[in-house]
Amino acid sequence: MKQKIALITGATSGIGMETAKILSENHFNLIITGRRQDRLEKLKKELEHEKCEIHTLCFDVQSKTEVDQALDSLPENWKQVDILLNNAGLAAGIDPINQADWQDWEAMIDTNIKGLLYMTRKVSNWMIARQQGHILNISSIAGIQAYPNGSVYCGTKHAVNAISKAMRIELAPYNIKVGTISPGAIETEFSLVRFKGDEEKAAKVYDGFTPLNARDIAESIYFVLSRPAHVNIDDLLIMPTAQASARDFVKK
Ligand code: NDP
Ligand code: 8X3
Repeated sequence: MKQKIALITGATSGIGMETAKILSENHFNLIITGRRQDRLEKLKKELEHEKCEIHTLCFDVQSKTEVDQALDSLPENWKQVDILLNNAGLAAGIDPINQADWQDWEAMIDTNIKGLLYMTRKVSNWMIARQQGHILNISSIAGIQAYPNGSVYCGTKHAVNAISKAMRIELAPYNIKVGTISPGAIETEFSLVRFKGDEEKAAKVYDGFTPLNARDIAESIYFVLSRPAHVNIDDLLIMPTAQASARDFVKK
């Protein structure tokens, strides 16, 4: 059987990077993307082997022009994408609505919602032409529950859920699977990005309990991707044992 091609946005860190590792171990060909070219090159060197070819694309998902140029630049055989993992995303800041930085709002909306849409618009057409494919969108517990000082991040992930549900209905007639993965707290670069590089504040988020790690989520993603053709997992909500809801942590 032909090796599958998986396109992962945000493969330079966290969930995306660990998923690239698992998919390489399982002989997928990969298109890995992100804005940090050096990391993409390093990961390609680390993961490529005789049963895993890797193509890198360095671009910002916030820019429709960059997304289109990057995807159009793929050689024809690499456009036969079987799996699109819309993972690139961020939280910027944690502030009340009357004080938050509007540029943080723009970054979250442009990345988490618009970036996912730009990627999906193009890749879903390639999938429709082949009458097969699987689109997996990374949502969050923040897409199910809203919490104080996270209005816009929660809003973007609620949007990811609504968009995914509509996509699921629209794309089912073309034999395209659609689902979401909704994790709770995972220790990645996520908090470092949210707190603009403040390592102390970022580390504090995970004080006193064991968060999920990127491998936990990547393993679940692989499980979802490796189900038989007739099975679509619509959503998985995955939480640390010590986190019972968006803001309820059992801390030691
Ligand atoms: P990381 O910060 O470790 O990884 C984020 C990835 O997204 C990086 O590879 C980054 O690459 C990429 N990215 C961010 N902005 C852009 C952009 N504008 N253009 C292209 N790529 C971009 O965080 P996680 O792995 O934790 O986050 C992955 C997803 O998981 C996100 O959607 C996040 O919202 C979601 N999530 C995270 C949780 C957590 O607690 N960590 C919990 C629930 C959901 P680069 O900087 O090179 O562009
Ligand atoms: C990331 C989890 O709780 O920081 O989506 O919003 S949280």
